[in-house]
Amino acid sequence: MKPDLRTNLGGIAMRNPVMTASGTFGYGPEYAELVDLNQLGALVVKGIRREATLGNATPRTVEVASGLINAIGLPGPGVDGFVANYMPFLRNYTVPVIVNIWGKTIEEYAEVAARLDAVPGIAGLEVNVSCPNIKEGSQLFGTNLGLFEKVVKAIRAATRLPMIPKLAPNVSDITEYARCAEACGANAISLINSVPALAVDIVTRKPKLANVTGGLTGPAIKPIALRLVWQAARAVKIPVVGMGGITCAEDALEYFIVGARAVAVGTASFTDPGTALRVVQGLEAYLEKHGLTSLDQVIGTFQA
Ligand code: RRO
Repeated sequence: MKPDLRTNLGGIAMRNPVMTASGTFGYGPEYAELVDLNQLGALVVKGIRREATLGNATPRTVEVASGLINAIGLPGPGVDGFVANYMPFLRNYTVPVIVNIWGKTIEEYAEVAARLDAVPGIAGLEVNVSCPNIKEGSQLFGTNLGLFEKVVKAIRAATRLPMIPKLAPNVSDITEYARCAEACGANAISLINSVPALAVDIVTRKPKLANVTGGLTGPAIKPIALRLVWQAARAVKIPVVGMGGITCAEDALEYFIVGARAVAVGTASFTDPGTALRVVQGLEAYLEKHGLTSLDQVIGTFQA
């Protein structure tokens, strides 16, 4: 018998626990000819704010050892553009659609959440308080506990949709943010966003990114993310979505062992759009090989 990978992420029923990470999978159509979207656990779209936004100047990405540094700056169609141009497409699929949202003020976050609450076909909201590449807001909310609490509470009051704050890695105690999210009514948390980073061109002696700094993702950050996911998962009862450098089922299993109830594939989708589905197949094969019927027999079994 095939192992059962179905899971429920804070009210979002998923056929498996492998999602796409926001910002690495467009809004869905970009990958639809390459991947059967309905085989994903959930599809998390690139961040949406109230207005359409152009993002940062180029270059926006640079490859580094075992990773990628990006400073995309959250380009996007805004709420109206997203709802008009992408939701009709996404409603053709059964995959749960999780919309990543952001804003420059608490009021904007709450307004975006309220407007999306009324849109059919959205399974949940991931709250981006951790983008390292926006000067006003965003990361500020994820690295200041008082602001974090206010924004999560404001969104909770604005929507009945499952809410998943996405935590920043660059805080001194991740458990404070995890507990605060839970206390303020979050249905799950996801972590980590990219790690603030810098790359230098030794010929020009200038930064390699137009934005100067960016966020590091890819295999380079997996050990950082695993430590944070482990600590966060021990601190709360709500489910934790683990991400950072997942390229295969073995990587994902590390996250499950330290307590994640779901995982997201990010940067690896750029080199192989089929990575998330390969992870699903690899998880099934692992469970079968070890005579297990469910990932519940793996989740949180870390022997520290
Ligand atoms: O768009 C970006 O520059 C970006 C975002 Br919103 C984010 O959350 N994390 C990231 O690495 N880049």
